[in-house]
This record gives sequence, structure tokens and C-alpha cells, in this order.
Amino acid sequence: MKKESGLVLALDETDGGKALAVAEEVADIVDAIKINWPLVLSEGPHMIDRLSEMSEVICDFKVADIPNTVRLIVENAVSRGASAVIVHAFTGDDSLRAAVDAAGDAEIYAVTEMSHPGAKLFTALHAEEMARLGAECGAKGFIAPATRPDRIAAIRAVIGPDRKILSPGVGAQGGKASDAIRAGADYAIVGRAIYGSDNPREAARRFADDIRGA
Ligand code: NUP
Repeated sequence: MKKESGLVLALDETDGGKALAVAEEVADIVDAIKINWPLVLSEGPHMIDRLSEMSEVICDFKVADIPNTVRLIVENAVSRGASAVIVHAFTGDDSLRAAVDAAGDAEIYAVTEMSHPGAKLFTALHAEEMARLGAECGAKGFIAPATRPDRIAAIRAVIGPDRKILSPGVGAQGGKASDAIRAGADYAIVGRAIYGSDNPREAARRFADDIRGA
């Protein structure tokens, strides 16, 4: 995935027309557009194909299943044009390897510790182990929380300098993009604070400036 602005748009807008309009407005500012279940369920999986015509697309399906089902989901997303697919790491080594094999030239990003408060109950307790396992199984990137930048630094220490960290939790969830980058993230993921703003292009520019400053 290219790295210019270090900004990824989380496009959870469920109205397809609005989603495509926001994507067009910010496509030249962001490095990728992340699509998640809300938009896929409301408008259909062809949104992956449409968005991949204007940007790199990350499918944030947080795949958590047996290896065969993981393979089917990842193959489908990649065949529609996804550059990367996000999977859960807690499923273990066989499911992670199935994801990496199915992705081919596309990339697999594994979730470590999630960004919301409830993540402290389970994912936070095993985040470093999951990052280590993900790296062993060939994940090219990891998702770590901008809401707790010290945890980004902890994941970076486990995975080393060459793998990517993408960090959600910026804006609406209270995290700051530049804090995430300073803690060791390569990309900040921003959703509502861009697509829900009155001027998504201006909002995206502000986040890109904040990241550049870091
Ligand atoms: O730990 C995570 N936190 C998180 O918010 C892992 C994620 N993949 N996300 C996703 O990032 C979340 O599902 C949403 O699509 C996006 C954040 O959106 P927002 O809070 O910036 O609107």
C-alpha cells in the first residue's frame, strides 16, 4: 500500500451515493479507503469494486473464522479489488496462514488490541502475543489503537520496523493522529471525523497536515 499522506479514510457512510461522493472528494488526499460491514451490507459488495477504481481499498471484515471460511472471504475481497483485508489474530496460526495464502499479492492486516474501552477486557491482554503470531504467519500490518498510543509503541516493539501499523480511534473516539504516528503508527484511520463533517475534503486535509507535522 502506498504511503504518502499516512491517512486512511474509514468509509462507514451507509448511503452509497454519499459514500462515493466523499470517496471522490478525498481520494487524492488519502492513501487508502477502508470499507467495513456497514457500507457493504447497505449497498452491496460491488462497493469494493467501485471504490477500488479510485483508491486502494482495505476490506475491514475483521475475519474471525476457520481457515476454509477465511480463505473464501479473503479470495472474494481480493478478486473485487481489495489491496488488503483485516482479520482477527485471536483465531490462531492456521486461520492467519490461510488468510495470508489466500491474499496472494494483497496484504493481510491483523487486529491486535482494539480501540474502544471494552478492548481492555480481552484483546489488550493478548495484544503482544497476537502481534508476534501475526508476524510469524506473514501479516504485513497490524491494527493498534490511537486511543492508547503507548499500546502502539508496545506493538511496534514486538513487530519491528518493517511491518505496518494502522491506527484507528482518531477523532470521534478521542485519539489524535499525530500522537499515533509519533508512537509508531504508519497510518491513521479516520472515519466519522471526515465523512461526517460538513467539508470532508477540508477535514481530510487537516488530518493529513497533523500527520505530516508528526
Ligand atoms: O480497534 C479498532 N477500532 C476501530 O475503530 C479496529 C477497527 N477496525 N476500527 C474501525 O475503524 C471501526 O470499525 C471503524 O470502521 C473505524 C473507525 O471509525 P471512526 O471511529 O473514526 O468513525
